[in-house]
Amino acid sequence: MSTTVDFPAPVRDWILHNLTRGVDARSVVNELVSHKTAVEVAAAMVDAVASALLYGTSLPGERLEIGGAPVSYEPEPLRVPEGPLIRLGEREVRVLLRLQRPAAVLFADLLGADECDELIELARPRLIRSTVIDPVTGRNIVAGHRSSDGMFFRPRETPLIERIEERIAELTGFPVENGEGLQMLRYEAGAESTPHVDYLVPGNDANQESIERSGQRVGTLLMYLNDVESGGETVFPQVGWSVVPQRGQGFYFEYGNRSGRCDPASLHASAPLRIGEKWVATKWIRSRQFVPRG
Ligand code: PD2
Ligand code: ZN
Repeated sequence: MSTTVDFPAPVRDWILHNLTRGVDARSVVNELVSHKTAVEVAAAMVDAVASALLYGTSLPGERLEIGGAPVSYEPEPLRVPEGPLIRLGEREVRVLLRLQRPAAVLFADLLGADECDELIELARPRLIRSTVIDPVTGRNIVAGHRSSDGMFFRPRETPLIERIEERIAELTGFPVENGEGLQMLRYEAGAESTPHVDYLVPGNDANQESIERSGQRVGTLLMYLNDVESGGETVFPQVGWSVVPQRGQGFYFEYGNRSGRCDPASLHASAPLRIGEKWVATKWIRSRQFVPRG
């Protein structure tokens, strides 16, 4: 049986503030209990905020249901065409692997060697040190650990980028307009990215505004632009996958479903690069047309 209780916004925001700065959920519950909140109510409040952060859904409102069904994630079937070979004009993209949770596909021959080289040469003079989103403020900050360099192309910025974006739309089933500008990343020896999800967690104004403008991020296509000698795999710690970068290959994974929930099993990272360079192009896809911040 479930009951409904008041959940004042300041209490919710205090819980959010503590969880996003890494305070253990149990300590947050204990603090609420020490201020005379019943333990089941405190636990449900903390759970509701943690669940919004974990599944990328809206924060709870001023009334909270206690004792409802636990939240889980139901993946959508991918719109990637069936079969081992996808013909896109002159290009034949091969499907090497299809996975269910997180929903994912590994493609070979997604990009030609000449296309990989052209993307790298276009990006090289425009690289700047990569930033991450600060979960508390929603602002871009330079990551504290050894990080990559990166840049963004504008959607359809050059004929090559337009051609690749159209290819991505055919493969993923999402229109070109749902794609954010292509991000280019270059890692040098020692560089990595720490575990993160690509969907926008609702704990800050910047993410909330972005979700309102363009919908949630629902999928990521990583395109590997060079062969990497050692390290630099894209790893998925919740499911034990390790994707080895190979020039021209693409790894597509989806984490957003039609009910607006996101899949925490899509947590991923780039393992430290041991030797040489790693170049990757990332296309993030929204649930509806991407509208950049004005
Ligand atoms: O470069 C990668 O393998 C990688 C890993 C995790 C890229 C991203 N995330 C990303 O661009 O979101
Ligand atoms: Zn990522």
